[in-house]
Amino acid sequence: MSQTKTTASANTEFPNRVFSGVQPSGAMTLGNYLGAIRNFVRLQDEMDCIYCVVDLHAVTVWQDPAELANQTREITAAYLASGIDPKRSIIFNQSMVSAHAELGWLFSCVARMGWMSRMTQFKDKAGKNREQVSLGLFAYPALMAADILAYQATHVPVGDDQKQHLELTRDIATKFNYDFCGEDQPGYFPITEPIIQGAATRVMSLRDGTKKMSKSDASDMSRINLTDDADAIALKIRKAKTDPLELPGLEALSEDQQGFGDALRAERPEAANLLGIYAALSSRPIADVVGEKAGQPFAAFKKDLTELALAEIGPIGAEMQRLMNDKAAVDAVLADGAERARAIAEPILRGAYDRVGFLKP
Ligand code: AQP
Repeated sequence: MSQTKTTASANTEFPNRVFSGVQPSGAMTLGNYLGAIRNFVRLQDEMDCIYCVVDLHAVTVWQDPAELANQTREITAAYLASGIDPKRSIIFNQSMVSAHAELGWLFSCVARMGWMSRMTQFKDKAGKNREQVSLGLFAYPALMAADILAYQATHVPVGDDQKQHLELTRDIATKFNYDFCGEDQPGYFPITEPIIQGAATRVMSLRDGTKKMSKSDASDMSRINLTDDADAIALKIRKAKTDPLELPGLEALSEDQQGFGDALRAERPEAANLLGIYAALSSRPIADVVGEKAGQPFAAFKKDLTELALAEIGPIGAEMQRLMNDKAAVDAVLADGAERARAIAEPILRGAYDRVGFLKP
């Protein structure tokens, strides 16, 4: 996909504004970093940005209360260490701004059961255990729509796995506008544009190239955490699952040369995944990397990949460690961000309440 400047929003009546978030459900992974955070950093040069640590989302599955506060600080530290500037951008944790939960309720009343039932992430996470998962896990996309629209955000950088939730956000905004704004154009909420960019919008598990790399995967060997030390990163890449063949050549690319054809992803998912990670880490087009590495054995390629990963992630992990030893500084960033976030979200929430017809005190 293109790395070029983000296109202007179709929502010309709304000022361009970015919102996105990460759940404090574990250590941040290379998937979160390449799929989302690198775009968060880049977008600061283009628009006003709001980056949230979405703790209300994290508790849709069990989180140990003794760990959650530190997990929240760790995601904040990852934001800062990756290059998000708390002076330019707003960084805060979701539970500090009540407008998210309030608008989330309103959107639970706007979204339809049929829409929510089609969400593949719910189906994946609930698996065969549907009767036992929380109601919050089912309602998750309505809260996500509230996160975004509480700021009338026009752009949302995410990994590929969040595409369907973003479409639902657009549906919720469209229905709210239709139900409560009548002929008033452009309506109260913008129709948000997803930004899904980079060579690794869907980083897969190092143990199974058909499964997404996830913070909450039971196997630590399935993912690279930003906090992993050099030995752990080297070991995980060395042990990453591959296949018995050599690396593929340019024939493996799709016709437009932007990524892999479906055949390679289906037949050699691990090769496609590692090459995608390499391209993203080196900020080079996939075609360049495939052309250079064609026919190499995996062992040599993995050494190069380890060097690249260490060069990019090593300094971020070290800075995260430093920040985690200064909890007061991290908490101060979140408190300042929450105040700035509230100042934007509260009037927008009140405007939505007015349109719905809630009586004011
Ligand atoms: N594997 C991935 N490849 C590319 N992008 C990814 N993202 C997550 N995993 C990958 C993107 O990271 C952002 C934050 O994700 P999240 O914390 O909100 O939740 P998630 O998508 O459910 O990520 P995880 O790591 O899989 O968390 P758990 O295990 O708690 O569910 C999003 O923009 C996401 O697209």
